[in-house]
Amino acid sequence: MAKNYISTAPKKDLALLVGVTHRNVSFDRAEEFLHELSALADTAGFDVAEMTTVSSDRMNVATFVGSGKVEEIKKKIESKGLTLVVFDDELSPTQLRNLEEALKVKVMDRTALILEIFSAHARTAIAKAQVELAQLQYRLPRLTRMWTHLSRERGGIGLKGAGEQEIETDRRVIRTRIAQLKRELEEIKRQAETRRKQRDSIVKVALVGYTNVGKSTLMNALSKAGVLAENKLFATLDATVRRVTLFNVPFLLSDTVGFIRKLPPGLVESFHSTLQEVREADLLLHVVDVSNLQYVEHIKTVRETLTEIGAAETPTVYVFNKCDRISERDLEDLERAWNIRDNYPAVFVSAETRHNFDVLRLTVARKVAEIYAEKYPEVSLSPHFPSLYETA
Ligand SMILES: Nc1nc2c(ncn2[C@@H]2O[C@H](COP(=O)(O)OP(=O)(O)OP(=O)(O)O)[C@@H](O)[C@H]2O)c(=O)[nH]1
Ligand SMILES: [Mg+2]
Repeated sequence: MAKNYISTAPKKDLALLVGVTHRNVSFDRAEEFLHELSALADTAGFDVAEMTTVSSDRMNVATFVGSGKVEEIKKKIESKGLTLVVFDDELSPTQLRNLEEALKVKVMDRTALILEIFSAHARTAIAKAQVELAQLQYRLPRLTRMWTHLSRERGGIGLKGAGEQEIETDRRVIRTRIAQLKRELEEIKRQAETRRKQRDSIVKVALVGYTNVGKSTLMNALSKAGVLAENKLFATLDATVRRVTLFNVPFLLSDTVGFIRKLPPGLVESFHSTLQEVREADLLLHVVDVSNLQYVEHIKTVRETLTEIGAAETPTVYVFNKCDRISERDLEDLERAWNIRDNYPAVFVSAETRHNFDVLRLTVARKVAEIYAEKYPEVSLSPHFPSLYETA
C-alpha cells in the first residue's frame, strides 16, 4: 500500500517584508535594514519569500503605505500564496486593522515581531513576566482587532466585530493583569536590590552591545559560564552574572540582553530589572561586530540606549569582535581609525579564534584594578600582571 506522505508539521508562515526608505536613507542602508528585518523574521520562525521597500514620501495615514503599494502587495500575496506581511516600522492600531482588511492576511509591525521573539526566548520567570507586560501594553490599544480575530476563531461569523461591552471586559482583564505583573516585577526588583547590596565592594562589569555581536560567546570565553550563544537575535534575555578572576583581579561579569535599532520603548521599560545590571556596572564592555557593515550605526544605537537608561557616563572599553571575519587590511584600517577617533580604549578580538584574547584579558583586568583603587580603596588587591605586557 502506498504510504501517505502528507506532512503533519505546522506550516511556516510565508512572509513579505516591507522596509521604508526615507529621503536621507541611502539604498545600501535601506538594504541593510531589510537584511536585519529578515534576520528577525527568520529568528521568529517565518519563511521570508520576498522583500520590498516603500518611500516615506508616499505615506498614507490610513494604511501607512499608499493605495498603489497596497494593490502591489495584494498581487504578490495572491501570486505567491503569502500568509504574512511584516512592516519595518511601527503601525498605528488603525493602520494595522485597515491593512489586514485590505490584504486579507496577517499583518505585523517591527514591534510585534520583536515581542514575538522575546516571548519565544523568555526562559526564566522574570524574563517571562517582563515580556508578558510589554506584550499586554502593546495589545491594549489594539484590542478591537484582536477580539474580532478571537470571535472569528470561535466560529461565529455573526460575532465579527464584537460589541463594545465584550471589548471593555477584555480591556479590564488585561489592565488587571498588567497591574499584577508590575507588582510582581517590583517585588523581584526589591529582592534583586537586596542581593546586589550584599555583593557591594566588588567591581561590576557588564557586556553590552547590539544583538548577535558575540556578548554571550565572550562571556563564555572569559568565564566558562556556559551561557547560551546562538546565531539568533536576542538569544539572551536574562542578565547572567558570573564571578571572574583575571590576573588575580576579581570582578562580577554580566551578560545582558542585546540592543537593536528601534527597540520598542515598552520593552526597555519592562526590561528594567535586567538592564539594572548595566545601570549599576562600574565598567562596560561595549561589544561590536566588525563584520557587520552597519557596525557604526549599531554603536550609535547602543550609545543612545545607554543614554536612555542613564549609563552613558560609565567607563567603557570597546571590544571589536569577529575580527576573524574581516581582512587584515580592513582590520588595520579600523584599528588606526578608531585609535585616532576615540578616547575609550579599544581591543580588537575574535571570540571564535581567540585572537588578541591576552590583550583583552589584560585590558579588562587593568581597568578593573583602577576602579578598585578609586572606588574600593579598602580592598587590597595583589594583581599578577604578566611582565610581558608591563609597558602595554
Ligand atoms: N566568526 C565569528 N563568530 C562569532 C564570534 N563571536 C561570536 N560569534 C558568533 O556570533 C553568533 C552570536 O553570538 P552570541 O554570543 O550569541 O551573541 P550575543 O551578542 O550574545 O547575541 P544576543 O544574546 O542574541 O543579543 C554566534 O553564532 C557565535 O558563534 C567571532 O569572534 N567570530
Ligand atoms: Mg547573548
